[in-house]
Amino acid sequence: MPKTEPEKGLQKRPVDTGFEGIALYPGYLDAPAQKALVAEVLAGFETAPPYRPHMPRTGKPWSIHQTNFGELGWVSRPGGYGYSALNEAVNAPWPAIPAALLAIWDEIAACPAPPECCLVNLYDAPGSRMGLHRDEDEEALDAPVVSISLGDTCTFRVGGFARSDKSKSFRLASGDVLVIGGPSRLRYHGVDRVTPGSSQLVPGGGRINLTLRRVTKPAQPAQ
Ligand code: MD3
Ligand code: FE
Repeated sequence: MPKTEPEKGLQKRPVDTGFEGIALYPGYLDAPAQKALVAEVLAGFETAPPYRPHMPRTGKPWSIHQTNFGELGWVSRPGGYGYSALNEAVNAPWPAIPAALLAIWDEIAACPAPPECCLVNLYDAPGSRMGLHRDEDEEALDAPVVSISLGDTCTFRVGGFARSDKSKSFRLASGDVLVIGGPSRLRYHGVDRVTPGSSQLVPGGGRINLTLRRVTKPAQPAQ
């Protein structure tokens, strides 16, 4: 047999999730690629330090930390959720999206326009989670969301189009990549829990999730 198979565990083909438009690539990134990506993310934290967001209406703090890379950052402000070109905490633009992430988008998003936002979610405390919600603040809802998981494994939940619809849970491990698009783009989803100590990748432990998003509708080419 020719020795041309991919490295064991490395998976560039998606597995079926049972949801049309949701493709899971287990182990899409090998260990060296994961390490390099964590180093780039931590470097980005120097100019855009992770902060704890608060719920717009109640002011309740989230259990995770967040920051962004890219032209536009997703923010939770007293006035509501939205996108901002300015990181108000430091009064500066967000750092650029690392090239390795743009390459992943080009490989699997099937979207010619580049992502404008990389939201960074840091599950860095024992009970960190994310409640069921929909990603609906983007104007470009025809573009997919690409999610990259690094560090500790989490239990992730995908539901339907109403909060009370039945849902299904999956494990997302370090190096796994999800592409969510098409008819599933507006499904409810959330992170039930993170398993502490399941990975040694992130210094100090925890899980980092990176979501690449197209926010604005790309300009129409001249007809
Ligand atoms: C399924 N983040 O930042 S990413 C978020 O792991 C968010 O931190 C989670 O949900 C995390 O908004 C999950 C994967 C994801 C993103 C969007 C989806 C899954 C999705 C939209 C519809 C269905
Ligand atoms: Fe989400």
